[in-house]
Amino acid sequence: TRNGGAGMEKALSNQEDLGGDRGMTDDIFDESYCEKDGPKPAKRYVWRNIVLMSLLHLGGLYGLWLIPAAKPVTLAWGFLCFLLSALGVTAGAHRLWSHRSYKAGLPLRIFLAIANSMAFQNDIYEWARDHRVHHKFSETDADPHNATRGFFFSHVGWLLVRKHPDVIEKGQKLDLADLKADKVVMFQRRFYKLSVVAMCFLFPTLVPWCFWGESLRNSFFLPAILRYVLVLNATWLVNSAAHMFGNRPYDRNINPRENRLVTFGALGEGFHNYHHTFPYDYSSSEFGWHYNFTTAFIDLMCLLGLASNRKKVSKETILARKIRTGDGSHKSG
Ligand code: ST9
Ligand code: ZN
Ligand code: ZN
Repeated sequence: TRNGGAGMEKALSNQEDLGGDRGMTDDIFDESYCEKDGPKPAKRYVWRNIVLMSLLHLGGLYGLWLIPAAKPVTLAWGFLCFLLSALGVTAGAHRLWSHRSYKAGLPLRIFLAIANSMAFQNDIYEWARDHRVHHKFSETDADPHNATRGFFFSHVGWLLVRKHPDVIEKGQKLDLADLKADKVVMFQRRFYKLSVVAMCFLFPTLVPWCFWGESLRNSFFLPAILRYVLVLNATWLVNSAAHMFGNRPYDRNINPRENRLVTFGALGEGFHNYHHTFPYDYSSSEFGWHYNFTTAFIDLMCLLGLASNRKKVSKETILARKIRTGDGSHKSG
């Protein structure tokens, strides 16, 4: 079996070592699930998404072409927008809300929810629901971006077709009580469309246009459109490339891998073999701040008293796991 026999048991006992106080364990791989026999349901294309995604990416290409014509300060602003929206996904939707790997007070949760709307990757509730089924039923029909269906499907294809019925069936059984109880998450879901228009498109465009007289065209196509396309693709690479290319030092029986290139673009989210082995680790990696801007950000938030309760797997547990199920690629380190 994929987790190396006692994998599930081990993962759960690690959880207890960590205090087991995350309030949910539905991001732990479930070995008991079996895909249904018989032919797979036919793909049902969602043409609206196909058209909009294509236009968005054409807009992104146009943005690339505009770079030389933009003021340097506009490019710097675009980069800042990239960081903010990426943190809304990595520190927010991912490490806080999907995995409960640390605790955040109200001010930080409000900040992360706003940053998350800037990233426009579905609301936090939907993102975390899809992400928990991704971990629990990785590389099966119940995984929304099942990487065994190929690079394109796990990258963006899954957003262009109807979901496999098992995603919805299994997703409905998840424990999402913690998300439903979070007023910030529910508020963002309620006003999601409005918040996306304001944060993903208007705010990044209006700042350069109003404050340093950038042209409206550059202001729209660089910090809004190109930045959005880049954050999307950096995120999607975790689902595609980091499920296909790289080493598996922690668990050689699963697909997710350590991918340095992805890690760099995704602010520390490419240590994906580690992350699927220990999903509750707030750092998503064994190596702290190394290539991991998100971990540095969470640590800073703790220093400022805005976050607490970081879950970290002990060096001994990591080493034991490497020896038991790793591919040997970290032997020297
Ligand atoms: C985007 C998301 O890009 C990206 C997520 C990436 C995840 C990455 C993870 C990697 C690790 C972290 C690394 C972060 C790195 C970040 C780096 C940053 C630099 N459970 O969905 P519907 C039910 S979004 C339970 O319409 P269809 C539910 O009742 C981009 N139930 O299914 C639901 O109703 P509601 C922008 C579920 O019709 C109902 O079914 N957004 C579940 O098959 C219908 O759901 C888009 O492009 C579940 N899991 O349509 C939009 N799922 O929600 C894309 C569904 O109301 N989405 N249900 O309760 C869509 O248009 C549609 O979802 C669809 C499927 C066409 C794809
Ligand atoms: Zn994954
Ligand atoms: Zn995850």
